[in-house]
Amino acid sequence: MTIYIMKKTNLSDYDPAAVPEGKKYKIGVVAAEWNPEVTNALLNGAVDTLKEHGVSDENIVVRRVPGTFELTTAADIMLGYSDIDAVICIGCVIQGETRHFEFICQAVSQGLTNVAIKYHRPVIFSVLTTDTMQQALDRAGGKHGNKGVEGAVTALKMLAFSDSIKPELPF
Ligand code: DLZ
Repeated sequence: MTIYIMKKTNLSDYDPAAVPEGKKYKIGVVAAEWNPEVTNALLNGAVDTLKEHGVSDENIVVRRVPGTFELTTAADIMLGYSDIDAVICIGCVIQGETRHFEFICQAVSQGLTNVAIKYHRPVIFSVLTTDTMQQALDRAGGKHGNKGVEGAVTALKMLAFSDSIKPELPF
């Protein structure tokens, strides 16, 4: 059995050889329209990384939703109505003057967890929750890597994990 290990500090510095092959998977990537300079960079990072690891163009289903809050519904629809194996959810919530930040972050983190458990399939939290736009840009291809890339790697690792647990034949 292969054990994959990643650096803990900046997951964007991953070893490509340690990422499971993605050829057999169909993966959804859904990104919020809010803060597009950030979410577009995360989306591109995720899609490029999936392709680098063997996921074909036709097996990458990209969709946009208005805001990060909508990621939960989008993941639920993708897993409920298609043969998609995993969903990478991309958003960026920046602390403002109102309590919107707290409500959106709380709702989406809990919501995506619930969807993953409901379908027993990986739902990846590539949502940046930062105090400033600069902190978000630093994590969207800047000095702290690209959380979209990390989301793609995580999706492939979780799919391989799932395959390692599932029985060869149904019970
Ligand atoms: C309303 C709102 C606010 C204030 N801030 C953000 C944000 O920083 N990032 C984001 O993705 N979305 C934000 N939204 C929109 C909500 O996610 C959602 O789209 C609306 O509340 C409608 O449900």
